[in-house]
Amino acid sequence: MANSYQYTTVESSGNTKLVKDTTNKFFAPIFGIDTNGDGYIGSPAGNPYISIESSGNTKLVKDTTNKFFAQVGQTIPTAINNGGQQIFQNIYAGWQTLAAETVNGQNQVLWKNTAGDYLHIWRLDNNWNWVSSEGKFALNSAAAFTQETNFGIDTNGDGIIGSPYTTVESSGNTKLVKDTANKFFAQVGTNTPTAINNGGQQIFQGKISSLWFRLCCSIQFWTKNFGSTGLSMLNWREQGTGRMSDINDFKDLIIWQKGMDIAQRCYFLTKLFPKDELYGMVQQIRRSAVSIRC
Ligand SMILES: [Ca+2]
Ligand SMILES: [Ca+2]
Repeated sequence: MANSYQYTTVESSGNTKLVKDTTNKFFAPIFGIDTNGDGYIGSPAGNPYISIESSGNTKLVKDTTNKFFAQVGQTIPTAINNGGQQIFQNIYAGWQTLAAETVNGQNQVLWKNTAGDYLHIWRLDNNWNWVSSEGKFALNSAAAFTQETNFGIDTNGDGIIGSPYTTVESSGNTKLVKDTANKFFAQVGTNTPTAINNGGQQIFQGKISSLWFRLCCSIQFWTKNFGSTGLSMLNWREQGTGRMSDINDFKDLIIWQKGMDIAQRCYFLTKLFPKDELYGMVQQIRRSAVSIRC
C-alpha cells in the first residue's frame, strides 16, 4: 500500500478526509487506493521529492531545496545528516553525492570526488546520521567496482555495473583477465589490470592461441624470481606473438618457440651459478639448451 505522506490532513471526521498537498491545494482522496499504480495516492505532482538514483533497496532523493534524503520504497524519506545538519547538493566542494543504499545491513552513502576521480563512502546509523567515512577508491580499481556492485550504479561511465573483467587464469602471482571486448590484461592481486600490448596494440582473444597466454603468465611468474631479467623475457615473447597467428617460417612453429623459451630460461638460470662453473656446467647447460630447437 502506498504512503500518503505528501498530504497534510486538514480534517478526518467521517469516511473521507480532507487533505492538502505541499502547495496547499485541497484533496479528498480515497485513502489506501493507488488507482494508477504510480506508488502515490493522488497526483504525482504532489510528490516533492526528486530521485537522484533508484537502484537497489534504497533511493537517494532530494527535495525542492536540494536537501538529501534516503527513501525505501514509497515510505517517508529520511533526512541524511552529518553532525546534526542535513546534507544538500554541493554541500562539499568537488564532491558529488551519488547514491544511498543499505549494504549488508548498514546504511551507506556513496560519494565521488570529481577532480580526483575517486569514490568514498559514508557509513551511517539506522536513522541516516553519519558515523564514519571510508576509502579513496580510484575509478577503475577493484575497490571501486565493488562499490558499483554494492550500490548498483555505474560510477566510471563504462556502461557496466561492477568489474568489467573476467578471469582467464589465476595461477601464480599474476592473473590473466579480459574485458568485455575480449582484450587481455595482466592483474596482480586486486590492482588495476595492465593492458598487455604488442607493438602498441593491446592483444585480444582470438588473435593468438591459448597456449601462448599460459606461457605469458608463466614468464610473469619468473619475473618474481629474477626481477628485471624475467621482464625482458616477457618482452621477447611479446615480440614473437605477432607471428604466432600465421605460420610463415619455422619460427612460427610452437615447438620452436617452446625450445627458444627453454633456452632463454636456461641462460637466465645459469647466470645465477657460481663463477667457477662458467666454463663447466654453465657452458654444458647452455649448449644443450640451444640445441633443442635445432
Ligand atoms: Ca540506492
Ligand atoms: Ca562501471
